[in-house]
Amino acid sequence: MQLDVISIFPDYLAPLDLSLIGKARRDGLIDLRVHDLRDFTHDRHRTVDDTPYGGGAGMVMKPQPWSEALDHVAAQSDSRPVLIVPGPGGQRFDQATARDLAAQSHLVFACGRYEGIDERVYDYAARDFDVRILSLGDYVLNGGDVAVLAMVEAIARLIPGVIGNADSLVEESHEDGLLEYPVYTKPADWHGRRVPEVLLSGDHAKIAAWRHAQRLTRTAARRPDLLPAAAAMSAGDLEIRLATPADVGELLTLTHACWLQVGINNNTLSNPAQHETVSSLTESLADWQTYVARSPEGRMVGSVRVQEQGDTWFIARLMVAPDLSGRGIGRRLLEYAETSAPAATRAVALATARGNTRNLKMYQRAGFRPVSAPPGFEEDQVYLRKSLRG
Ligand code: JD8
Repeated sequence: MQLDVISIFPDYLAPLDLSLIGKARRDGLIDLRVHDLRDFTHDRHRTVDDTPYGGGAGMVMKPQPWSEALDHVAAQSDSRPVLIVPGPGGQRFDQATARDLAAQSHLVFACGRYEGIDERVYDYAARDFDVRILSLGDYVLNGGDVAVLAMVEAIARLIPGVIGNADSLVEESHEDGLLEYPVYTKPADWHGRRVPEVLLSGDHAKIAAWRHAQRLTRTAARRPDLLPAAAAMSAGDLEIRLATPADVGELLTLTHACWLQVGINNNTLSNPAQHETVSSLTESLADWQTYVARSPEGRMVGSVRVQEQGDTWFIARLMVAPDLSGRGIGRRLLEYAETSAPAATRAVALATARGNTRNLKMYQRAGFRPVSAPPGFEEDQVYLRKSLRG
């Protein structure tokens, strides 16, 4: 990813030479360039500001230096960059914004100062840039530089390879609407304070459930505003159990509902899931360990099935009721499918449609990596594997 930052205080961005972002720059994962706006002035005083038309306190940033700086950056781009101009009146920058911007190829950040930038610059920039005015939060800063520092870090750390262990991205606050769970490290006893026993138990399923409950409790206590989306149908309250023939009717309905979208996305009616019947699904319960997830109200909201294939635990038919996507249910079912693997399993694997970027991202975030598919997999499928033995 290419990033350009334009500021009258380039040293404000010096912290981006440090830590993981600094390393990612040295490793070529991100190409970050900082430009001094004054380099785009032509007078002896390198003037970038002037008095506001209509009077009033403070100074306004002149349009000419900005237009020259933006032209310079646009000229070095092989795509239509996104121009981010931080401002207290902008749309709120949050984790979803960071994820969206992390998928872009070229980002440009314009750090304003004084009372702001001459308004005509925004219209001028719209010729070559997708202009986005974003705010870090409802408080007033003296300029955009601090906001850019925070935004660049939040975005760059989502670029694959910047954060060494992608797993750690999964259960972070704001990633799925819930705050993170409490963390502990050695010693188990410290100042008469002991680490919660469940974390010392080695029981992964129990630890995952405890951590999820902690996330719900903390979110309810500290950020109830985040709860509606998450709690209304939180993955934590789901009851996941093995499917029985009595579940097949609902499972067929859910399967057809979920694979309708897959059929539309991939313009295909040849996916076996689209042709399941009550009898074929009932028979499949013998070959596949099939799990169904029900809400506290008893509604079947998701399912996944697993099968031992050699030393690999193969996960398939991961599905979430279309109206309940984006609440972490898919990730919870994936987690459940992974932790249900027999002890001797060397790896878990799954396949998904090449065009399903949303699922691909979720699997990548969960530590799965695309590998060459064993025989029998369609061309339009990506085969992903995750080693369980380090
Ligand atoms: C850019 C100039 C200062 C703002 C007069 C104080 C973001 N969450 C945020 N709060 N403040 C900013 C921000 C402030 C900026 C600039 C961003 C450029 N200022 C101005 C208007 C009132 N002074 C921000 N993101």
